[in-house]
Amino acid sequence: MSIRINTALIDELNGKLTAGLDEDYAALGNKLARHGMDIEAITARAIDFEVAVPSWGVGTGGTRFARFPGQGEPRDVFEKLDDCAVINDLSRQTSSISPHFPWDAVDDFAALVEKSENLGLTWDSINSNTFQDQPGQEHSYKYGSLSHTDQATREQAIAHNLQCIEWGQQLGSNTLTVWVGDGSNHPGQAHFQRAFERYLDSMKTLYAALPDNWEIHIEHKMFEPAFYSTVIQDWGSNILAAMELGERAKSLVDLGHHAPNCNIEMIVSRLIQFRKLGGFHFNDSKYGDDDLDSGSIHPYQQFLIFNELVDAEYRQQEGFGPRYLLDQSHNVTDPIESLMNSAIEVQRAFIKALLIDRPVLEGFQDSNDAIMASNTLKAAFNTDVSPILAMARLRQGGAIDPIATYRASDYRAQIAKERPDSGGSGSGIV
Ligand code: PSV
Ligand code: MN
Repeated sequence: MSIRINTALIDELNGKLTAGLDEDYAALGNKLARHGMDIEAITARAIDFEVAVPSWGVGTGGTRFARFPGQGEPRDVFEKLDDCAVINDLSRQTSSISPHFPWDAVDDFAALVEKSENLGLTWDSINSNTFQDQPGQEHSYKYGSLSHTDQATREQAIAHNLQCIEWGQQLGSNTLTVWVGDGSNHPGQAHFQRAFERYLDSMKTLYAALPDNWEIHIEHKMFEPAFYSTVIQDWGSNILAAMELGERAKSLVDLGHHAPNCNIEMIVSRLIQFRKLGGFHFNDSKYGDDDLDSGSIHPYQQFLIFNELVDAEYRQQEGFGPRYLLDQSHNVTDPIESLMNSAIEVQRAFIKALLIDRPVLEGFQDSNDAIMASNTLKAAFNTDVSPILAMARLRQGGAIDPIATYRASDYRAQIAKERPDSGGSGSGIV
């Protein structure tokens, strides 16, 4: 049974915060007006902004050492949808879900669509999974999938991806995201070129089978589970593969899949320039693929990424329109709280990037004024746009303070009564 957050509770808690918000919003509006910006136009952009929630994100994650299950974890995709609805009802910016197959496979896709429609949710990019063996599977992915040395194993991985497209069509999606864990753990174990050739051959079969309105997004990752080499290890291999395949193959940037200190915003710029930016998996990272909450470690980096995205929109760059998705693992927090926070932090980076005075920045770039160019970015980054984000939620029926409202609703304790034991979230630790 679905438990929705009571709208009367949202209204009641919003009521207590509205006067303060109105004051802060007016003050920020005045400040922005002094710089020639209309706060209402910016709030309208905040209202339109959407980032998709990963279905696997509502389960508690884990590490390769342990997983500490949370209370009332969803046991199947229908229950995951209930949690996703809570996130969207309070934050009002996550109305789409990115599913992962076969974790989210069901017998009756029509029932899944019906349930998502009833909750006001739609389906975003489909993620395939050939990084794990499933019960009863004929060929193992221990030594790879789309790039495996054995043809039958490659064919099995291709068939799974084709199945994902079919399921995705039933859900109304139009994008397949392919991340493979294929790689090697020992120098010499794999022939780099031959492995990449096999991967490309498999991907060509998938590309040829893509429905007309579909895109295929390739996700790179530097290491893990393969700890010496990975077939699509970085944006270089990624864009090469995407170029080899064709126009509807694009690259997906997961923020946690790069070397520490990597200039991700510059990668984003390059992908935009060559019309190859498919989308994002937002999360944050201190060391590796930490899958921490978005903006929790490097908020300035996230802002600089959005600087590139808003710049592309400002320049009306052809072929620009990436998908925004979260991809995180919540090990010690309530996943609903983390996902709401993260969605807000991604939206915050976008709104701050909208405040950058682009003609002024361009002038400083052209005159090589490094300090003033940097300060122009900082002026936008240092502006607290919280009142805009809160107002955007309020005007859409969401919560001014989503976490306080969620806690007051007691949703987790209530839902735990109906979901006594998750026995595992079904999602992996990669
Ligand atoms: C791999 O680390 C990844 O980022 C891919 O997007 C997977 O689909 C996801 O995590 C879940 O394991
Ligand atoms: Mn990812």
